[in-house]
Order: sequence, then structure tokens, then C-alpha cells
Amino acid sequence: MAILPFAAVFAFVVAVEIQGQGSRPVILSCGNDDTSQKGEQGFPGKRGPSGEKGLQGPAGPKGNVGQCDPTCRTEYNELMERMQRLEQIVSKTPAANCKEMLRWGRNKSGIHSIVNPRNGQRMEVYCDQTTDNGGWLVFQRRTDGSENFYRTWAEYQEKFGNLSNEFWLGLENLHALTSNGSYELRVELEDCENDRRYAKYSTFEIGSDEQQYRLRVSGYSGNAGDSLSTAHNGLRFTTFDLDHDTRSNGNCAVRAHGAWWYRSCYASNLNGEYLNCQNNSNSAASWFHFRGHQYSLKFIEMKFRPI
Ligand SMILES: [Ca+2]
Repeated sequence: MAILPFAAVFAFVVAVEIQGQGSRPVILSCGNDDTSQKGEQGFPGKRGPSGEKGLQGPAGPKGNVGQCDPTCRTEYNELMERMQRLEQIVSKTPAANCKEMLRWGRNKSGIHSIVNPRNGQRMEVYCDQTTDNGGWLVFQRRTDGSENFYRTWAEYQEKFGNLSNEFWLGLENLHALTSNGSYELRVELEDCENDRRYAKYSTFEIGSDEQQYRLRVSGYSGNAGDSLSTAHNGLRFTTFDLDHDTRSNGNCAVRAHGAWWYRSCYASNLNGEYLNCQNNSNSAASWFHFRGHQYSLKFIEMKFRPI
């Protein structure tokens, strides 16, 4: 066996091709004296500077062209055309009533045009679009006594007064507007202490001229008390010049200074005299179950809407 003649220090450098490490040379050092012992591990060196940012890679392949569903597209186009046509119609055509107007987005209270079923013509009305979810067509209002409500049969058949303040819409219009379909009625009342009450009725209809504009009203709810359906349902309209009440001696319209569906004579007299909260008149514009039949209410409003 050949023995190395010296325990001399030798070193050699071998470049070894180690798989996975490329061609980087690996330096091995070995020896057989004390100086060849492995030293302590040194501290890691400082981190080198960051390299330059790499170049942007090439754009990816183009995606597939999307598929357009022809059926869906046709339906979409048709719907858009219909929407445009409807918008044109809505902007030019008056509604049938205030509730329909509300569905079309006209939700501000005030004067609007509707189609009068009486003659198919445009007709201005006042819509209350806020009270109790809106859609109410106002047909009578008292606020300050500025309008004369002691009028003849012929005058009560038609509209009088100012839609923005005190007015009556007219019995012919009322009949035309309530004779087809179902309607509810709301009566708004306020006294001079700002106590506001209402009476609501689930049915409301005004008969024709031949029926002397007979009142059909029932189904009370509210907080003003029922001074209309119990006392006045089924009765005909009376003015000072045309007596249809049930009183044999005299005309209730004359006695109560109003025009109403009088019996003999009344529990409510909302077309009576506006006396600015006087409470001692037998002709006052009154609602018995709220402030008694002698109290002239400060504010009165009557309105209806389809059910
Ligand atoms: Ca009579």
C-alpha cells in the first residue's frame, strides 16, 4: 500500500460538475493538520443592491370573441322601443285619475290634468298625492270663506271656485268620475285649535242627474266620527232651489244655508256657511261627531280615489 510520504498539508482544487449546480466550480479544501480544521461560521455578508427591474413580458394571446344571444338582443331592443313609446304617451296624455298619475311618478300634490270620462276631454283637478299614500282627487275644499257655497242646483251641477283654494268640482263630474269602478272617500277636517281629524269610507259613489245625484257611502273608519254614512247614505242632493230632502215642511238647504244630501236635516253640512270657527250657528259648515253641528270648521277637504 502506498503511503503518502508526508502528512504535509496539501490542497487541491477540484472543479466538480455537480448535478443541479450548473458549471459553478466547487472548491474543496482538506488537510490533515490543525490548521485545516473548520473555522467558526462567519457572519452573512451585506445584502447586495437590487437588480434593475425586468422588462415587461409579451402580451398574452387574444381572448375569444364573446357570443351575442340574438333572441335576447331582439327582446332588449323591443323593450327599449316600447319604453320610449310609453314615455312619449305618458308625457302627452293625461291620466284617468290622481292615483294613476301617482303610478306614473307624478307624486307632487297640486293641479293636474286628467281625462274627464264625461266627455273624454282634459279636465283640471287638484290631486292630493301625500295624504294616506296619495292618489286622492279633491272635489271640495273650504279654507277661508272666500267662495260662495250658497248656490243653485244648476251651479252645483258644475264646477265653481278656485282649485288652489276653495272650490266644488261639480255633481256631473262627480257622477262621471265615480260611476265606473270602486272608490273610497276621505274627509279632512280641522278646527281652530289645529286639531285635524279625518273620516274615511270604503265605498263612495254619486248617482246621475236622474237620480238627483244620490249619495252612496259606507264603511267608515277614522277619528272624526261618522257624520256621513249613517245619516246621509242613499239620500238625494238638495239645494235651496231644488228640494229633495225628507223633511216635509221646508227645505233643509235653506235652513242650513248649504247644499247637501240632506235628510231632515243633517249630521254634516260641509257646504254650509264658513263662519271661521263660530260655534253657535245652525247653518255652519259642520261635522256633528267632531265639533257638533253648530261649529264652523276652519278647514274642510273632500276627496276620493279608486280602490
Ligand atoms: Ca223638504
